[in-house]
Amino acid sequence: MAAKRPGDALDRYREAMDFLCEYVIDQGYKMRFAMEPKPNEPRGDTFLPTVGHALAFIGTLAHPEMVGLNPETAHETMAGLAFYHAVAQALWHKKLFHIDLNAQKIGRYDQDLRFGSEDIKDAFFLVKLLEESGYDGPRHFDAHAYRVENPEGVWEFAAGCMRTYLILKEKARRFAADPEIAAALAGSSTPELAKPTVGSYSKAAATALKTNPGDPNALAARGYHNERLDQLVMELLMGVR
Ligand SMILES: [Mn+2]
Repeated sequence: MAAKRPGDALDRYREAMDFLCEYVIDQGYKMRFAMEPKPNEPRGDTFLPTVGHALAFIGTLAHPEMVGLNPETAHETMAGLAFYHAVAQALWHKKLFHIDLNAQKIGRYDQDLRFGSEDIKDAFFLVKLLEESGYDGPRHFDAHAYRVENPEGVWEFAAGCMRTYLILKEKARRFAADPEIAAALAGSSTPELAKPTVGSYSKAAATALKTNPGDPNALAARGYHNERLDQLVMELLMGVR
């Protein structure tokens, strides 16, 4: 931190990415770049540590359409962030070029554990998101078997990553087909969230909001019953529905 001015470092980073993109264009290659953010290791502090940082950086490049993301479960989780939200925002920006799937405990070193082995609910929503979003890119398992495994154990680890993904994909299908979950979803914030609330700005719309801000007591009394919905998800994952 004493030696490097962060703005200069980001300038050099951008210079490098712009140079590489121009080289690819000049060579006529059909390729794009996917950045993989990571909050620490092999240094205590790194630039572009999370998906959000990288998305903001990409927007400043000369060829932002050529640069996207390769988010990794472990890396966002190391930062204490929700990988699900990071991937969802990358998709929202149309920047999910690849994905590195594994498992991780918050606050630990980069563990790269077998997919789904630490975070079954997060892993479920991630798989559901990928399967329902139309994402057609590769699903990498950037994970490592326990160091004590022999070759057979490594193959069991690899099969476990894929098997867990496919089980969660099937659970996502059941989530969509379950009538009780559908009823809980209908009573939650889901339908409202899918629609605009205030619409585009106009002076008249702002005045209408100020004069009729809504009844907070009615909103508080309504409830969203998200506890019920979440419990149904847990029961689905625990295999009792
Ligand atoms: Mn990775």
